[in-house]
Amino acid sequence: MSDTIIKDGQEFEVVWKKPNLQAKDFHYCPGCAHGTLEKLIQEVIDEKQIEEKIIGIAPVGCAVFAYDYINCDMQEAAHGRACALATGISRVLPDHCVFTIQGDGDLASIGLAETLHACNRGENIVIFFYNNAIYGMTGGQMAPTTLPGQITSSSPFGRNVKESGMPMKVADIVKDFDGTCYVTRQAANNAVNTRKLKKAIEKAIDNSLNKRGTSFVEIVGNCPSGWKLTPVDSYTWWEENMLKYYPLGDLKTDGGIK
Ligand SMILES: Cc1ncc(C[n+]2csc(CCOP(=O)(O)OP(=O)(O)O)c2C)c(N)n1
Repeated sequence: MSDTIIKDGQEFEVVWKKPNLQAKDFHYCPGCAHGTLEKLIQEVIDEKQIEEKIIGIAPVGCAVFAYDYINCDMQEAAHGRACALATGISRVLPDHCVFTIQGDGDLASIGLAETLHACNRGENIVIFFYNNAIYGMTGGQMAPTTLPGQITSSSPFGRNVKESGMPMKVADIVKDFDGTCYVTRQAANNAVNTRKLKKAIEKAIDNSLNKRGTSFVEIVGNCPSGWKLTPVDSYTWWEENMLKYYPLGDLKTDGGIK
């Protein structure tokens, strides 16, 4: 399928793999994996033909651009409140899959309480947690997930773990809640991992459609602009630092309140 878009008076033909992927100007910075996550979510929605059965929620942070690319009903949440909003929508529309896309500043800092309680209650929602170890949208400040020694705009000498503690591994916390049925940590840094991430998205959405409780999919991501690196260097930093501290794989596959 292809679309014609007009930009600056010029016509461009854009070829799309999936019918619902939106032909829009792209907001993400070059090399950022946020867009990969959203493309995969859209592919799964299309393949399962569930656009009428799925509702997305994005709070502030770079996840907010998802509205522009994913073609299903979506609702914006205040910073940190995506899991609370998802709880309400999922309870009112129990036959729908309700998912959130949240950054680490959003989920692990201002929204930590909402996230932990939603997971503990086993709300029938899917949480996509894009962890790039900083507050990306606001200029790369330190988050609870920032790596030891990592330089950010608010920790110019590197994260001092004596002052700020060690990075918080939220997936390791929520895997111990009875309410979570599926907890996994994935990445989109290469083709193999991107395929695994898509499988995780499929599994999480199936869990929700089968009312199995909370699925928590952490995407260990990158942020070239916030990390002040070129896209290529950001991949090296991602692989050498992020993936070591946040190892990939399933943490829990068959939980949930039975
Ligand atoms: C209540 C409130 N506090 C602060 C902000 C400013 N703010 C907007 S986006 C953002 C950071 C988002 O970072 P993160 O959740 O890690 O997502 P990323 O952009 O890195 O994907 C902040 C602090 C806000 N919009 N609302």
